[in-house]
Amino acid sequence: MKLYMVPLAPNPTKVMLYIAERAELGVDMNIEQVVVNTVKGRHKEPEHLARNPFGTVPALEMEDGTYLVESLAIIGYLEQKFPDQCLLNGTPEENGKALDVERIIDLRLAGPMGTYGHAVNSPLGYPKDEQKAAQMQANMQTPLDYLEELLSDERPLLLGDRVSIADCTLQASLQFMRYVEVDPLGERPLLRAWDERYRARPAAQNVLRW
Ligand SMILES: N[C@@H](CCC(=O)N[C@@H](CS)C(=O)NCC(=O)O)C(=O)O
Repeated sequence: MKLYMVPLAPNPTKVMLYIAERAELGVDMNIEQVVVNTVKGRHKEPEHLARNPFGTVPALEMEDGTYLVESLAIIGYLEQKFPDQCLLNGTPEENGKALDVERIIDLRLAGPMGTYGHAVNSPLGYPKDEQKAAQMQANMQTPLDYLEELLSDERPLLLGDRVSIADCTLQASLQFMRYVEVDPLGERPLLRAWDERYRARPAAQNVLRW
């Protein structure tokens, strides 16, 4: 299988962190990672549009030659394809909670963070937009407070002792924030401590570049 990705972008990074976490658990998925240079606009060229008509990364080419183009669907597929040591291995309630937190991060935080990053210092060269940046910063506060509260019982990772897809999704967005030189965490010591802890993990060390 092949994962079409680019190192800095949050959605590919989420999948790359997930694959690296599974590798740390002893699961070798044998997925080749192929860079699509988004800075050069390669994701909008016919070669990539043939893989993913929406012109985004990641895209996973499966063994039958067809593609998955949504990061969470890719992870869900890999959980089923390689069921040993999978991350969603708790009770239905634990798995439900893990997906709930992942969705909250992706839909309520990662979106505003991405827009914010592009509004202040876009790696893709988008124009600066102070008004949009201020609006996105405001939108980030409730989900950040939610995560700070989640960590208040001293759990080391977002869902407890074991790494979850939510950890991968959050760190993928925070790497993008570091790249655009924005610190979105504010006065949230528990999230800051989580960030340090997560970045020290071998999987994170293997994947993160910023
Ligand atoms: N919902 C998709 C979003 C994919 C996405 O928007 N990827 C970004 C990179 S993080 C991208 O390719 N952006 C380029 C563009 O939209 O032109 C997913 O979860 O994979």
